[in-house]
Amino acid sequence: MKTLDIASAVIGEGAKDGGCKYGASALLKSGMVQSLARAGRSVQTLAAVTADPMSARDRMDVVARFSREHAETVLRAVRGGRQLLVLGGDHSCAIGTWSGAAQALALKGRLGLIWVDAHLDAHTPQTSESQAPHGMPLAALLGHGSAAFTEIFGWSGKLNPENVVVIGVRSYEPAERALLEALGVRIIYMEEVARRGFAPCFAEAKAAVTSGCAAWGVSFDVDGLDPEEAPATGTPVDNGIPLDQAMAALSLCRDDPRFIALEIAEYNPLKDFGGKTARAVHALAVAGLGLGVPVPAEDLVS
Ligand code: EXY
Ligand code: MN
Ligand code: MN
Ligand code: MN
Repeated sequence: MKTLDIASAVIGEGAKDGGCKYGASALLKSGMVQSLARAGRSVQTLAAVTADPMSARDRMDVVARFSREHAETVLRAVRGGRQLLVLGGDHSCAIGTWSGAAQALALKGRLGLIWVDAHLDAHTPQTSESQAPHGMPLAALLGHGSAAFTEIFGWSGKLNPENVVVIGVRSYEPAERALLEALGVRIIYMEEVARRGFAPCFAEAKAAVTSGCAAWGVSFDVDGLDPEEAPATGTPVDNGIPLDQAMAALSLCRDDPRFIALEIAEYNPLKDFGGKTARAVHALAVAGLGLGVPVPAEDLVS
């Protein structure tokens, strides 16, 4: 079994409410390494990459600089043959995570990605009303938006639309939907998840993103989950994915040697009274990356 590297993406500058900046350190303090070790993984914690404070420069610039540095960390881990857990951070960290993964694979083949989120995250600066970078990472990875986001490592289009599936969506603006539809990205809205169950949708997504790809990963925005079970997130949206279904689905990542990284973003510990959402995040990580029988959420983190 590969060693598991944990990369801390210390960034909240991509969101309006910066609380997610403290997500990775809070998850490590609450025993993420121990949770994964108990699930049979040998874990190595990488030096955290931290975004500059916004007083120093413009927000897009902060995110761009962070993305380049974080992408290098991910590139090294994937090239080194290690599997990766990326702890956000607001979801703008995905720009660096999947640019680094795509660069590591560049000569071997394509990268597939399942994007679990209440949102589409597919704005460009031209379409975004909020101008919040965490609403833009998926567009950037598909080659649309600010060049500072799309051109990391000097090339654009880190993801191909046919190897991306977005699941759990229930809050978006028309322009981002129009972009993804024009590109032909498969979007599984929350109504479909509610009807079919999350695990069957995830299994379909896995088949799509792995077909013809050298490797694949999952970017899991905590706001994809139902806020009753995971309230401590930057932008909660009602009627989300049930945690037990998310755990069952993520266990489909196990034992696939092509599964290179799980990213969990948008956890805001400043809202996590009682640690309920931390427990949910531990459960997701163990479900996707652990060995043996998936551990119930109540048994993780005291
Ligand atoms: N679509 C909204 C915007 O662009 O401002 C909300 C984005 C929230 C993004 C969160 C991280 O997934
Ligand atoms: Mn997101
Ligand atoms: Mn979201
Ligand atoms: Mn938006």
